[in-house]
Amino acid sequence: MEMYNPNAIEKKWQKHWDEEKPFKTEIDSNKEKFYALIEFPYPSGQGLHVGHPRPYTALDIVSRKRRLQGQNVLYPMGWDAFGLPAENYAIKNKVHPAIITEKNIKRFKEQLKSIGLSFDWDREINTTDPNYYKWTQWIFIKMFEKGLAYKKEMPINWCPSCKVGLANEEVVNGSCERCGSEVVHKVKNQWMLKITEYANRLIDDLSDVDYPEKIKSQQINWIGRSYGCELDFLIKDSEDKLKVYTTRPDTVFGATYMVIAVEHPLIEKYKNKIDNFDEILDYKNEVIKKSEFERTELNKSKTGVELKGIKAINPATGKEIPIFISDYVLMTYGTGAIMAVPAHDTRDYEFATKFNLPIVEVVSGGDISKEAYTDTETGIMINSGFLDGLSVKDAKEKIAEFIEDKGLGYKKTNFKLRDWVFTRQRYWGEPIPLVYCEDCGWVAVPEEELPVKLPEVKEYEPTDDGESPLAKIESYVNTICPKCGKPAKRETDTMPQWAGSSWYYLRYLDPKNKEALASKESIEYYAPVDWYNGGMEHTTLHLLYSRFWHKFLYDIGVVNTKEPYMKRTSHGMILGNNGEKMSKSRGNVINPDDIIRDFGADTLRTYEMFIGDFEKAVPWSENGVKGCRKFLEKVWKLQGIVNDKEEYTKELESIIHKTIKKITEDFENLKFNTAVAQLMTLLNEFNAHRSISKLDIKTFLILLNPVAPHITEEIWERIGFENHIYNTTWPVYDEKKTVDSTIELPIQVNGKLRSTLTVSKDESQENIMNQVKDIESINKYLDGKNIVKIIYVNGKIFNIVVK
Ligand code: ANZ
Ligand code: ZN
Repeated sequence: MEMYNPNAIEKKWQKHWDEEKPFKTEIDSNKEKFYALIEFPYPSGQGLHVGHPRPYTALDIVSRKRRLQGQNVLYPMGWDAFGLPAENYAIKNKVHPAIITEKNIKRFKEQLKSIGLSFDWDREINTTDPNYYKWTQWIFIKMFEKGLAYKKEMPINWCPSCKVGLANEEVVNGSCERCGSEVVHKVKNQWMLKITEYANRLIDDLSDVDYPEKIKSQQINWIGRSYGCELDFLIKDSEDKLKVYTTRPDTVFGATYMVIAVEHPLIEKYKNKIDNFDEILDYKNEVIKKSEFERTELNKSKTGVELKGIKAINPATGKEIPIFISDYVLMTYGTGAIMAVPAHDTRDYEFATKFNLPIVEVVSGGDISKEAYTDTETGIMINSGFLDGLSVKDAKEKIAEFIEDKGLGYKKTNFKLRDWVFTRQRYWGEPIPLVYCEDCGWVAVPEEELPVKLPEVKEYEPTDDGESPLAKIESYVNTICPKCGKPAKRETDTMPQWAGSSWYYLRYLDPKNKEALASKESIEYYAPVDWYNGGMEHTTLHLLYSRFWHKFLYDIGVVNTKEPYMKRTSHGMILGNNGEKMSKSRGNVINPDDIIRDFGADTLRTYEMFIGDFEKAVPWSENGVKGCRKFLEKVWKLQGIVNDKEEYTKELESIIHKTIKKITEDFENLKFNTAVAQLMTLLNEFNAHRSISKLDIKTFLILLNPVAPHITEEIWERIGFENHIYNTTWPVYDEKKTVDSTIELPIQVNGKLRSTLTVSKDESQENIMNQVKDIESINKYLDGKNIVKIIYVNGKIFNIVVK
């Protein structure tokens, strides 16, 4: 037998799959479909990382198995190719980002092919392809037409180094997610998408999908729905009201002061009445420099300034209370003003302590001399007039009634979720397909004129005032109004990288369609995605954005399911061998190309599945890789012990059935590591047996095939089995046979263990006794004695009582 030579074998089968296209899928209404999706990568200049193949291999395994089980599997791949790295490279080297993107894609694709993933490459998509982004623009226009896209002057997070506006989500700890520079605020006219209009549905429809609880709660927390009240406080000696949002209207008797955001319009309005206006302005100017994150950081000491000269009236107590400005109240949430209840809110407590403001306990149960009492389950209302004696829950209802009856306010649901800032002042993104006409306002580019293609530019830098480089291209900017035909100007901002990935799973269904983003027929057959795996880092934003777009497409009749992804799973990261995150700077990056060259793709795949719990982060280990290579070498050598029998070897039958069962289940439950371990056990059993039948190895090869597709196809062919594994069927197990048929029966004499005997489970007492008599070590206890009784506890114990 030749030695195992993965490099030759793998190239051979990859070529075969490329030519024969066994993983190509087409609509077939006689077959049940299965749509497996993994997050398509950004084709970076660094190439593939060993973290990439982990999820790709996992769903490749599920896809390969489901195909053998008779399902029509769609497992596609593409490129999320707009984005800053290619653009930053373009700026530096003056190369068109499309050129560098194409080069990176070529490299990524070669690497992916060298892993032997069963993608249907005929469905490859690329978000930067005008035939693709035509439909990204089309969806945007539909949203614009439905009033979900609107332009708004608003403070945005501005990265001074990338010179780009960032979505809240792209600001991490007050810094730009991409370059790490400190983010400042800048006012810009931005296109916004009304994701908030879908906030309730984005929470409520989570009950229809199979996502891990952790991911569901991340989505729910991000949306941040809270039930409360809007409530008016009068400004003393005026008709003006200061409206607050509170989730604790029950505590209104304990509201001893108010706080408004530094941007609150009341400040300008009362400019002349406020005695310390200069001080107020100074404070405001300090605050607006800070990011929202810094402003709301919990454990920083509280600052603020009182608005001297005006007071508010607590509507419950009728008492005059002071009004402050402080950075901990944000203009962008609720009404930008709060009633402060220091006894029962931690931030208010700290503020009141620092500014010596009264702290009035209105819910008993805590010790407010030490800290705020925030429990809402057990406390009883006190110092609260008509609410006294009630539980918090009952008090909330009663006060809400009171507030509504007296016309002081109403119940209100609020969300933390903000509308989505949808514009970037950058080159390498989808142009926003809108035109501004002096007479008609903003007008959408007609569908026949899509896509609005990115024009050629010489410089890719945003302009210093933050406009996109497209703003400098007169031939692009100047156009005519699609409505009235007068000269008009194009929008020059582009879309964020999230746009193309918000609907890509639909384009895979029908990637070459010129008339629609996908045909009705393909959507009806393939959508929704049955199983979507991706990183934990994308479980709030990308998942939320794409669910939002999908719901919109549902509302306009493009798709017929409310949710895009029926099931979501997430893989853990692969760490460096020192347990740290892999990164160039730490010098612990493993290149998959090297592993494939030295050990083979099947070893890489097997190792990445065997490495540990799929959902947990795990360190890379060279020894682990070697162990998997050894396993595959042993698999290779099985060829030498195959006999001519066409049925399972009797003694191996039980473990084979057990293995089929375990693998079939494990592959569906993300337990790829225990599945591989079971195959290793079965291999050892095979070797211990010295000779195995053709059916034994056939089943083994099929079970291992999803994990190690090249070596298994090769052995299959060498043994001379019909066709290829990819067109065979998945083995089935017989539940009865998964139960052990033989047992190790303990044999006792007078209750003392003297030996064991391997017997069939349903062996008769008589037969066992006959065999026991032949055991020498037992014989000496029986010699010359009288057997008075035999106690056989079926399958468990065989006790001979002698005298
Ligand atoms: C009085 C009160 C008493 C409050 C109490 C809490 C506890 P969630 O649940 O996150 O929605 N708040 C309202 N608007 C705010 C803003 N723009 N900036 C900062 N804080 C704001 O939080 C709602 C609570 O956060 C509101 O209820 C309000 O304080 C505060 F014992 O009102 B509460
Ligand atoms: Zn016009």
